Amino acid sequence: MTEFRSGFIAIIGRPNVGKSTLVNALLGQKIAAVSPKPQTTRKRQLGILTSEDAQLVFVDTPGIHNPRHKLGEFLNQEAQESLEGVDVILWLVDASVKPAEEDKQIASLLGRTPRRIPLVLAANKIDLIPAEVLPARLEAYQESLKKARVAKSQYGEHSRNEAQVISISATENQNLDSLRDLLISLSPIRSPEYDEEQVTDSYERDIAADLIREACLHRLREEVPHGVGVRIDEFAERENGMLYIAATVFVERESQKGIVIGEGGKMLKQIGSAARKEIEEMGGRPVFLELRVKVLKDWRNDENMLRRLGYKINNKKKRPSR
Ligand SMILES: Nc1nc2c(ncn2[C@@H]2O[C@H](COP(=O)(O)OP(=O)(O)OP(=O)(O)O)[C@@H](O)[C@H]2O)c(=O)[nH]1
Ligand SMILES: [Mg+2]
Repeated sequence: MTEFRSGFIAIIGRPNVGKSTLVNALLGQKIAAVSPKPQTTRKRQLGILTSEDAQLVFVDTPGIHNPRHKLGEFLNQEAQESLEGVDVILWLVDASVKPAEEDKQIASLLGRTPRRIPLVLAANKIDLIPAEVLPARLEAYQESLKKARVAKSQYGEHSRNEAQVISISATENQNLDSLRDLLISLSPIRSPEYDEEQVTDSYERDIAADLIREACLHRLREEVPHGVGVRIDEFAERENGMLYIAATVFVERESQKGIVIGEGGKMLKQIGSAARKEIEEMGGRPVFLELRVKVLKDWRNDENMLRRLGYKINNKKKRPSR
């Protein structure tokens, strides 16, 4: 009998490269919100994949970017802290485009992680480019890692080896089996951390809030989506087996409230109906969803409000050093 392997895998990458899509695809079910807009993921979330001989615990993180609000700082902090104590780091990049400035920043962050933690560079979205372009792209991303290592060579023993490279498509299910096998082979021999039925550490109500936000992201344009926050006010199972959810969609300005509600309430209705379908699919039972919209000026810079919406602000960096 082969020995059981179990590993925590941090998925790091800039916004919109497909981190959450990849977790959903590997798990074969949707636990994480996904959208074409950057900064869809706002909280660290585990996706747990258990097979006969292995358990992979994926740590999905917000994309690392240049922050413009307290919320943005929180997102980066969440992503960086997820590197602590993991067994493998999976750096996900978008192979359909050249490395961006944010990729270089991530490369230098990764250059400072301990060498003993294996690093895998996964090039996603290969379905979007001709096969002959791929090798040069892979090279460019590897190059940014090499450069980061040189720049950080003062760290000596901390500078790491090159990454193992794999090309995938999360939406087209290309090479995902090989990626899974590679990650298992890099995980330590250890008994599983979670029960085999558990697929995530998030509560259904938190995922529901994210799916409502996702429905907003898909339908709203420009600056509005990023100013959206969702709070679940009521989450109750009714006797008839139906799930009753009441939620508030927060926006930052009065004008945004009008956009989210739409003419005659049309937009809010569309958002509600799309979110309801997703939540029903996730929970496997009928859902009654009631949404309302409220303005909360500049909430993304308001630490109290961020806390109330469940973003745990950690001010440890701001304390004076001893
Ligand atoms: N064509 C193609 N699109 C993909 C692939 N993987 C993800 N996408 C799309 O990329 C967009 C972003 O996906 P997400 O999974 O939300 O990206 P993320 O990295 O989690 O983004 P943040 O949470 O904002 O950091 C979505 O529109 C996905 O459908 C892929 O392999 N091919
Ligand atoms: Mg995400």
